[in-house]
Amino acid sequence: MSTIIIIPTYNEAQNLQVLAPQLAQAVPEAHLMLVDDASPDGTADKAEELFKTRPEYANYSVLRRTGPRGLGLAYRDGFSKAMEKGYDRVLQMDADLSHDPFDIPTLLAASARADLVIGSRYVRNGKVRDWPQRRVLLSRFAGWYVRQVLGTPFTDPTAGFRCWTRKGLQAVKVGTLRSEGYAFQVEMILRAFRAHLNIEEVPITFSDRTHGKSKMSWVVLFESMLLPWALRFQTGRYKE
Ligand SMILES: Nc1nc2c(ncn2[C@@H]2O[C@H](COP(=O)(O)OP(=O)(O)OP(=O)(O)O)[C@@H](O)[C@H]2O)c(=O)[nH]1
Ligand SMILES: [Mg+2]
Repeated sequence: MSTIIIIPTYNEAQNLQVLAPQLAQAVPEAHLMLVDDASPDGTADKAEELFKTRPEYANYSVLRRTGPRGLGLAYRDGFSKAMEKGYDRVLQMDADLSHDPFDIPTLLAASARADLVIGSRYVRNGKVRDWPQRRVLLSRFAGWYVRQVLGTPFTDPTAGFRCWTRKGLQAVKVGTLRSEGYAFQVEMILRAFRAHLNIEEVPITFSDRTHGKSKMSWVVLFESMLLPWALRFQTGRYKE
């Protein structure tokens, strides 16, 4: 079964030096595609250089985006490309080492049963390491808020560590998603839920980023608060 890992990057050059060897060790058979938004720190160039250094990185590549940047926009392009290339499974994760490559096999194993597997911090046995209490509370509140507004049952709907089967991504109709930023994660989960896909949450250990800066901002928070309402009333109106 062919698997690709998609990682959106914005100024993550330093983290990739650590992440790439861990990925190669944890899931040697998987391919990797970074989706970079012209990071000013040269993430794309540095990653391409790094990928030339070891044979284990032969199937690692960088998709360079131009135009407006955004997590949702990057994922939309990455997912479309992965579908075009015919992969059976697509795993998504962050570049900042918050998501542990050694948790990937757990997600892949569950994807034999589910079209969407969510790596959850808040399901039984899930963990959050090194986050200040304030950040944990905000994240848990976000999850609660999404459950209330959208009626989805998932413990961690804002998490970005997920595995999709090809069938799952097809059902979600990635090309027609509307959020450009972080709300993209929530929008995808809602689509998956409404498409009656098999969805499973598995426990992961999440760690705070150690290098680089957060892209979280008030604008991001604002979009995340409002979008669930827009989505709630959008029932079934998206076209292919
Ligand atoms: N291509 C692209 N990637 C992005 C963009 N914004 C964030 N990312 C990446 O998306 C992933 C998640 O972003 P983070 O900044 O870690 O967001 P977060 O986990 O909510 O916040 P912190 O971990 O506290 O920084 C990381 O791999 C980022 O590099 C963007 O505009 N474009
Ligand atoms: Mg992060």
